[in-house]
Amino acid sequence: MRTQVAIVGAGPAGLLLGALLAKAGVESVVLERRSAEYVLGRIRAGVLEQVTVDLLDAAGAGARMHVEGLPHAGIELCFGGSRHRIDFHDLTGGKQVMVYGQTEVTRDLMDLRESQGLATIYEAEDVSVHGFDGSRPSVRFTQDGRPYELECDFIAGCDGYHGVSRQSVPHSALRKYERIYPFGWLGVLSETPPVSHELIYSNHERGFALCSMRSATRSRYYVQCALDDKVEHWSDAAFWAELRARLDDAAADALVTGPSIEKSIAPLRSFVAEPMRFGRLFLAGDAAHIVPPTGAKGLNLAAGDVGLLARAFEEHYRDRSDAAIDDYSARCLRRVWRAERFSWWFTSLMHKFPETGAFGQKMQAAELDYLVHSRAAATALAENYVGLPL
Ligand code: FAS
Ligand code: PHB
Repeated sequence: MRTQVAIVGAGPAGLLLGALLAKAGVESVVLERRSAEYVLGRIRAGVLEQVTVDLLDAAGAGARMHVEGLPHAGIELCFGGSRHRIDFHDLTGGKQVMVYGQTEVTRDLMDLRESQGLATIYEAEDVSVHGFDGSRPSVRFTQDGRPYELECDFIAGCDGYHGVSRQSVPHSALRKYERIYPFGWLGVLSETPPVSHELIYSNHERGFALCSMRSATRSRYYVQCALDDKVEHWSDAAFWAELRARLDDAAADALVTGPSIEKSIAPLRSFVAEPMRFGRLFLAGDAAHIVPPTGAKGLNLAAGDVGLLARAFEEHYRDRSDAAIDDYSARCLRRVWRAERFSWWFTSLMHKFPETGAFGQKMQAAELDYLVHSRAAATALAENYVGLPL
């Protein structure tokens, strides 16, 4: 088997890269260790930056997003018993975000790839990457017990934090930076109307809470929980009571509860691996970096990475130029670190950190008070939330 670009991972990064390469006339094969159904069953991100919306449009996968997605021009911060709106349109000259679940993005990209007749190998087992420090890289895998080798010009490691790509890089060639947060997010998906028409981020003495959504009839809620907490410790009734307790009175009264259709706990970490390129192996998305989901940056960083990588491969084949390939890692990392900073800052501001004590809580209260009374501070939050340029 042979292709131009072997893509490991059929999450949003791998599928969006494949779609952008197809538009540029560059061949790819996507190798995914799970089934398509399994990939679609993971409930993750919900907010798309304009950069991501534009890349999905450029890839030809944006039609349903523009029909079913919800453009949002602001968020609300809830603290001290009241809510304060951060107006993106006013503070960023009209910019906004699109609320459209990662599951739907992934489904749209899968459907597009299938309609183009492009190769996606699901349930590929024992995937391994080889020869990327030379000129003849390849990806080996087994399927139904039979071994295969995919020869290629380049390998895109889009296989997430636990993937094989980053772990195949010699330890001495990688610099890693990590912060693990002392709590997790317990998330619930429910077929209930959202409590508000925009997202509500709540800093409460009981802990952080987030009210998000997937549509006018489907809501996504999160509460900060202990690292060793378990989903089975939380009945639906207990979740709704805890969420209500962390909201202002108006939101608590307006909250429509119902049975959870998904309930999961996600750990929070900040992580960056540098560089993002090793010869003919390129890391993109969660394979290279992780952010705490507070800033809604994970999926958007992945999209930005593959937007740059697709352009670099196009210039290699069309113009015989490797300038963008050589610049890929540095260009991505500048945007990655800015998003890491924002996600760390917003997480530090909105969550309960028992170890920082009463003084730490006073610092959070003072920063929130400053944030909602200073146009400069609110502008800084808004321009980071809607997304920095690619
Ligand atoms: P992904 O992890 O999505 O995809 C990688 C793919 O590679 C997977 O399908 C995996 O099965 C496959 N793979 C792994 N190893 C392989 C191998 N050896 N061979 C072949 N395939 C392999 N971001 C937000 O903005 N908001 C959120 O609320 C949010 N919640 C999250 C909750 C969880 C539990 C996690 C893990 C992440 C969350 N994120 C959130 C971040 C998330 O949206 C990621 O940023 C996004 O999925 C990144 O996409 P990919 O880089 O494609 O990685
Ligand atoms: C979500 O809808 O899942 C979501 C939205 C915003 C975030 C994190 C998650 O910051």
